[in-house]
Amino acid sequence: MNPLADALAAPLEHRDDAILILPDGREVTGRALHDLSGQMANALVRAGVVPGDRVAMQTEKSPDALALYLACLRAGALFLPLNTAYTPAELDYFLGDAEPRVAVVDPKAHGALAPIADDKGTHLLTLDAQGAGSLANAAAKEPTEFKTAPRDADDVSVILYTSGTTGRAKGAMLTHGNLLSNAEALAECWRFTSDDTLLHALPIFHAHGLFVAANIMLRVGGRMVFLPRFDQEQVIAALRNVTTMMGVPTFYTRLLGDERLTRDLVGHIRLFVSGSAPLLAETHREFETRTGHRILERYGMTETSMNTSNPYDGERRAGSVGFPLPGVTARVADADTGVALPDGETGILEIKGPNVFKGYWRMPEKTAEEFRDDGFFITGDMARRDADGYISIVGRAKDLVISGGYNVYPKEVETEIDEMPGVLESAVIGVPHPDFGEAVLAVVVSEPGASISAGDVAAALAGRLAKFKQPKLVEFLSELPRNTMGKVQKNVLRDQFKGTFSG
Ligand code: MLC
Ligand code: AMP
Repeated sequence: MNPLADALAAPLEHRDDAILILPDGREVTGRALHDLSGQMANALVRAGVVPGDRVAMQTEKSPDALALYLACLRAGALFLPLNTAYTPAELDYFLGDAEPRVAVVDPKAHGALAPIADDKGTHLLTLDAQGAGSLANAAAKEPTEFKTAPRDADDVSVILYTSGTTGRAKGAMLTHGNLLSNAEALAECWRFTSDDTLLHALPIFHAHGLFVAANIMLRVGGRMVFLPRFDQEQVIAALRNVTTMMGVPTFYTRLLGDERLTRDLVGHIRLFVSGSAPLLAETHREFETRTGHRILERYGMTETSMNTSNPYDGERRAGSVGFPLPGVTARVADADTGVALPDGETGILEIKGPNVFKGYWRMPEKTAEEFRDDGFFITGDMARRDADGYISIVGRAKDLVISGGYNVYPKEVETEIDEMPGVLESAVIGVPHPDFGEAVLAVVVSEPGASISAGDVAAALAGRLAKFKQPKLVEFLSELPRNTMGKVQKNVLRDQFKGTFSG
C-alpha cells in the first residue's frame, strides 16, 4: 500500500486520454505522465534515494514537475517543493534544514546552487520548463516500470516550508493520510468528477496548486488546463475550455479588470473557487454581477490543507469561509485558554481532523507550542462563527502579510533591514493593495546622522529575499510608535499608511 501513489498515480497508467492540456495545445495523456513518473522514480533510486529521503524541487511549473511529484510519492521520498522566487540565500537554509538526498533545480540556477548543494551533501539534478535537464537525461535511460514503495497513511509524503513569526521557516510534514483525506473531502463537497476540466494557473509549490487543485483532479481522474503561471491572455483563452477554476483573490480581481470577462465567456463554467487570502465581499459581489457566478470561498493553510468551505448548494456567503469540511472540527476559542467561545464572539480558530499535519520537521518544541493539549491545532487566524454556523476570518493573531496569496513574515524582512549599517530599526506591515490584496511596506528608522534611502534598502534586500517579500515601498520615520510596554504598534502604522496604494 502507498495511499497517495495508489490513489493519484496508479490510475493514470490506464488513461490514454489527455490529463494535461498545455497552453500551446499539446496534450499529455495519463499513461505518458505515469510512464515519466516511473522513469523519474527509477532515476531517483539510482541517485541513491530511499524511502524517507527528501527530494527538493525548485523548477518552473511543467508536466515534468508534476511527474516528479508523482515519482517521489511512488519512491516513498518526501517531496519538498520550493517557490521559484526563492534566492540561493534562502535555498541555503532549506537545503541545510531538510537535508534532501536530491534537489532538482532549473539549469539556470545550477551554478549558484552547486556550491550550496555540495556543502550539504545534496545531489543536484536539473529540469527546465520544457522538461530538459540532467534529471530528464537520467530518466530517459530508465524503464517506465517501477515498483511503488510501500507507505502507510501516517507516513510523511510532502514537506512544505512555511515561515514562523520568529522568522525561521518551518517544514510542515503532511502525511499520505492528511492529503488523501483532504482531496477526497474536497472532491465530494465541490462535486468534482472525471467530467471536469480545471483551469490550473496556480504554482504547484504550495498547498493551493498542489493539494487542492492537482490532487483533487488526479483523484477524480479529471483534466487540467495546465498553465505555467497566471497569464491573463492564456487564462481568458482557457476559460472557454474548462468546467471549473481555482485561484487566489488576485486572479479574480485581475479578471474583473478585463472587459472580456462576460457571462458569455464563463456561462458554461460550473464552479469558481477562491482561497489562500481573504476575498473581499466587494469582489464576490462584483463577480456575481458581471458573470452570474457566486465564487465559492474556502479557507485553509499549509499545516492543515483545507479546513472550511462555503457550501456547493446553499448560500455562498460573501466575506465568510463557510463550514468545516466533513471530518474536520473547527472551534473559535479564547486565545489564552483555548476554551471555546459562544457563537458570535471573536476568538482564535482551532482545528482538529484527519487533515491536520504531523508536525514541523525536526522541531518538536515548535510543534508542541501550536497544539492544545486536546489535540486542536492553533491556526493563528481570528474568526467568528455565526448562529447559523458560517465561519468568518476576521483577522490574524500572527504577524503575517498575505500578498497575492504568498505569505510574507514581517520578522524575516525586518531582520534583513535591521542588519543594514545605519538602520536603527524597522517595522514591516501589510497595507491594502488593489492587485495583491495586501502589499508589503517597510517603515525604517535610520540611526542619527545616517543617510539611507529607499533605494539602499531595496538594494540590500535584492538577492537576499524572494521578490514577493521585498517591500513595494519603504517609508522613513524618526521613530516607531510604541505602546507603554515598548511594543511597536503596527496597527498605528497600518492605519497611517493604509491609503498608500489604494488611494
Ligand atoms: C509576483 N510579485 C509579487 C507577487 N507575485 N509581489 C507581491 N506579491 C505577489 N504575490 C512581484 C513580481 O516579482 C514582480 O516584480 C511584480 O511583483 C509584479 O509581477 P506580476 O507579473 O504582476 O506578478 P505575477 O507573476 O502575475 O504574479 C502574481 C500572482 C502570483 C498573483 C499571479 O503571485 C501568484 O500566482 N500567486 C498565487 C500564490 C499561491 O498560489 N498561493 C497559495 C499558497 S497556499 P517586479 O518588480 O520584478 O515587476 C495557501 C493555503 C491556502 O495559502 O489556503 O490555499
Ligand atoms: P499558508 O501558510 O500559506 O498556508 O497561508 C495560510 C493562511 O492564509 C491562513 O492561516 C489564513 O490566514 C490565510 N487564508 C487562507 N485562506 C483564506 C481565506 N479564504 N480567507 C482569509 N484568509 C485565508
